[in-house]
Amino acid sequence: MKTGAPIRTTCAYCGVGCGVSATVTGPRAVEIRGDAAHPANHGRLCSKGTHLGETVSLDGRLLAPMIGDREAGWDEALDLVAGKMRDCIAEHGPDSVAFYVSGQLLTEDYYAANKLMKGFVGSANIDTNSRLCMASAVAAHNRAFGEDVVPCSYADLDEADLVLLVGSNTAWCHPVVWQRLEQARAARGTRLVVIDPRRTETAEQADLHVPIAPDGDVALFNALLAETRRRGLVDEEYLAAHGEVDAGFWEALDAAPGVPAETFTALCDLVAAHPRMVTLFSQGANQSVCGTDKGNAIINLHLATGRINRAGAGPFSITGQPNAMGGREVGGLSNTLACHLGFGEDERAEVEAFWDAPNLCAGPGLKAVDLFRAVHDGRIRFLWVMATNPAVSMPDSGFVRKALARCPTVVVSDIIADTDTGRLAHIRLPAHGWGEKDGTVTNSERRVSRQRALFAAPGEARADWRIIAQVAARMGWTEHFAWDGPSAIFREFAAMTGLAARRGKALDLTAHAGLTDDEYEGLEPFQWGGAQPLGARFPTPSGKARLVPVTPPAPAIDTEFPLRLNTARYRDQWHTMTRTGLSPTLSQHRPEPLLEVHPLDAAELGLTDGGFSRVETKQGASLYRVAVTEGQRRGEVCVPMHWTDAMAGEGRANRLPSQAVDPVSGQPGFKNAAARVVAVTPDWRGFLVRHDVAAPEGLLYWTRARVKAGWLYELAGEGTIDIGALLPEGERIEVVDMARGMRRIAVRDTGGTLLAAAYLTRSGQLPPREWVAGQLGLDAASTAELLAGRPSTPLPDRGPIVCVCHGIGEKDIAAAVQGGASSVAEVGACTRAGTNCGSCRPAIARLVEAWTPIALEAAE
Ligand SMILES: Nc1nc2c(c(=O)[nH]1)N[C@H]1C(S)=C(S)[C@@H](COP(=O)(O)OP(=O)(O)OC[C@H]3O[C@@H](n4cnc5c(=O)[nH]c(N)nc54)[C@H](O)[C@@H]3O)O[C@H]1N2
Ligand SMILES: Nc1nc2c(c(=O)[nH]1)N[C@H]1C(S)=C(S)[C@@H](COP(=O)(O)OP(=O)(O)OC[C@H]3O[C@@H](n4cnc5c(=O)[nH]c(N)nc54)[C@H](O)[C@@H]3O)O[C@H]1N2
Ligand code: SF4
Ligand SMILES: [Mo]
Repeated sequence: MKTGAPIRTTCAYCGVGCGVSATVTGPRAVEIRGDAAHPANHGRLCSKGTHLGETVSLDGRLLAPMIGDREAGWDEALDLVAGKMRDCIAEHGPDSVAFYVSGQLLTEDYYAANKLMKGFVGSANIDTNSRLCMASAVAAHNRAFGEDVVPCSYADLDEADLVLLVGSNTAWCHPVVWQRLEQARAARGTRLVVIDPRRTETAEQADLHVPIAPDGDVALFNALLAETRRRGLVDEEYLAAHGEVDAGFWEALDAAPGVPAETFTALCDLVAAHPRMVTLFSQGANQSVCGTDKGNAIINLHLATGRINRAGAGPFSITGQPNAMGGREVGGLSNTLACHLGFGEDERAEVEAFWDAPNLCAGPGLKAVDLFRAVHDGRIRFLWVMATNPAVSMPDSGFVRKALARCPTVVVSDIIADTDTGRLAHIRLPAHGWGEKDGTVTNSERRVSRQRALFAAPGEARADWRIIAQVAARMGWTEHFAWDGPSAIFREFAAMTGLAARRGKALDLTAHAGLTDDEYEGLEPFQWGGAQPLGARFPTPSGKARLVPVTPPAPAIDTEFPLRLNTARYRDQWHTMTRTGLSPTLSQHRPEPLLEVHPLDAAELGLTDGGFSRVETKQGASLYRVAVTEGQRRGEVCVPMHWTDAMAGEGRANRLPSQAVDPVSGQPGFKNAAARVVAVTPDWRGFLVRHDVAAPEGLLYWTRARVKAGWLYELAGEGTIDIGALLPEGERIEVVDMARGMRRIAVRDTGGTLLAAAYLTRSGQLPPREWVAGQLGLDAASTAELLAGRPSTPLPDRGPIVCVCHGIGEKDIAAAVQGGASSVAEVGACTRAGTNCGSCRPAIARLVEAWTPIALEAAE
């Protein structure tokens, strides 16, 4: 184990790709700081990056290969995987085998998986969770530019006068980019527009929020382009030199903008006044059955106005996962061959020669949704899932689970033992996780950075690329996969990008093909393509970019399921929670999955804030705590994507969306499903804290969240209050208040240490969870205090935690505002809230704004 000197690495989470300076302080202990020298973040980190140290414990890790429920040696497991794959190919052909991989693999892992499938197995049935994430942006880039190139850098955000955020909750999902924007706004008054149906914390901070109807983006951008043209702002010179415009393109534009006239005019005025404009788009654009058209509608506006390929201007598709971009470079999507190359005869021949590939695939493979359909109907009989949790993250995940359950061989490479997908695997392989992995990732602005190992690999865990290479060797391709480390793979990949570069594409890493191992070890972050990767000549046959005519989708109407269901992310959770769910600090922000609903819809549906609701679609149903909010438009509801069967009873969002995909990109429309909502009234509700994980059964509702010394369970049930099975062995003390239907139970060991405590009620108030959870593992509280659920000297009630770094709650901030603090900085000065990572600053700003008038009244 390395200790002492800080190691420079890259954050495990989002596509911002922040540099981290990590100092190992003990076995599986690390101190995290932002890397001041990293150009993506200049030292900043958000809440998730800051608290990476809480997720590197061996809690829940998969530490040995598993065949069924039995631990196996690597040789046995690898022989089995290779044998099953070989038999499957021999009996049913190469297309009966598939890999489903992830933007959370390193470029080296990704390259190895792609090479094995497309060059050696002989199928292109390798697709990735980027299909759920970036596929529409990729398709839009290809249609417009002839190559999947993001023509922007973060520096453009510093230099823009106007930034449009489309379907991006940047303050929560790309917080360090958000902080960079905040800084630019403070320094030069950059104007900000947020186009999102929800009034997110990002939208609250904008100069203009456009609360668009779901999937209203194509109509809005077409109308915006038409109006821009009417105002004479089309750059005819740029278009003549660099754009291809179909006959009839302009005439087809005129759609109604779909937003109130004054909002539309305000938007047009801002766009007209600020040629230095960046449009940053994310999942509100991509995750749609018209996601590719949304991307092109945005790009059309930039091409037509010449707002591209210059400082401070361009369409900027921001990536989600740490290596979403790297996956696209190596060719991890089933419809690219490798390195931005397609399946043309010449391209295939060049790739075949480069890899010395015995079985180069003939054409594109299946895209994720179709791939799982093929698993379901038996066309695919061997599936290897790496670094993704499709039983949770795929749409209509009930169907995906059935497909996995039927598949003769499911292999899962993961770092966590109990994932929803792992529960359906025949063979589980333990991979290196963040802090053990060693290789490269590429961020949203095409910047390649090193992830470096901090710890020795635990148990039997191995690097993903090594597992792939060892399976390939067992299938007879030893010399083609004989890399001795990630640097060898990186060199091979960098050399291979020469195939793209020779075709005039922007992807070109050949300058790095000759790195020595030492140079690779010390590799500084570098950006391929430079700040403006698309030059005067676009990588299309004509050298010009194409303005793609796009038309708005038909309105979606469903009388049986009249609401529109949106799904989104929480600030402090990452996807299926296998890592962030381990952090007590991060778990404070939103410990439960909420159904957000407009007050008038709530009244109509009989929903109460803090009560429960069931969301139903044609595909399935899930259960949520209700949060009534003006931030939601009428007729629309929103739930988080994060909760799994491991973390909740029925809070899994992807029971709900359909398998409908964008016809061009194959990306699912996660954010606009037909749904209905019914109120659910349990007979009792309450919470339980206990030191270890339990498996609740027969309850109406449960979720769990990490607290310092264990887990906090929220519970609700029908009939008699009975959670006996959830309480551990020990000395039990209990009170029952029949009148109020209240039951309180504490379980201690013989030394008096609290092992568990539960507070359940039919109608009464529940004690503060924070104090009770804080007693776990301690013997400090008296019996009376435990049964009351509160200390004898009352603690201040902080309200919901806003600043997780310092544990500052809404009520602390309210008190500061009452006391005269009138800005985020002043609240920070008197409470410390928002003064560490800064992720909560938008939330504090909202509270200051909401409460300041009250403070003024009080002062009068
Ligand atoms: N905290 C956190 N950060 C993350 C992640 C995480 O899990 N947690 N995941 C990372 C990954 S992989 C990704 S892809 C990114 C995603 O980052 P974002 O795309 O910012 O995240 P989402 O919350 O999925 O969706 C963004 C917004 O799209 C809006 N939206 C829905 N429908 C429409 C529409 O029709 N039009 C428009 N204009 N907007 C719409 C939603 O209301 C939502 O506020 O985040 C990355 N960062
Ligand atoms: N409803 C709805 N669904 C969505 C979305 C949405 O907005 N709404 N967003 C979609 C998007 S954009 C995305 S990106 C996906 C994300 O969905 P997933 O990729 O399914 O989510 P993760 O939880 O990140 O899954 C990563 C898995 O890999 C494991 N892992 C972590 N590191 C490693 C490693 O180094 N090696 C290996 N082998 N395993 C590792 C983790 O433990 C975890 O089980 O979800 C999609 N699904
Ligand atoms: S913004 Fe946060 S999650 Fe994303 S890379 Fe930076 S520190 Fe990590
Ligand atoms: Mo994503």
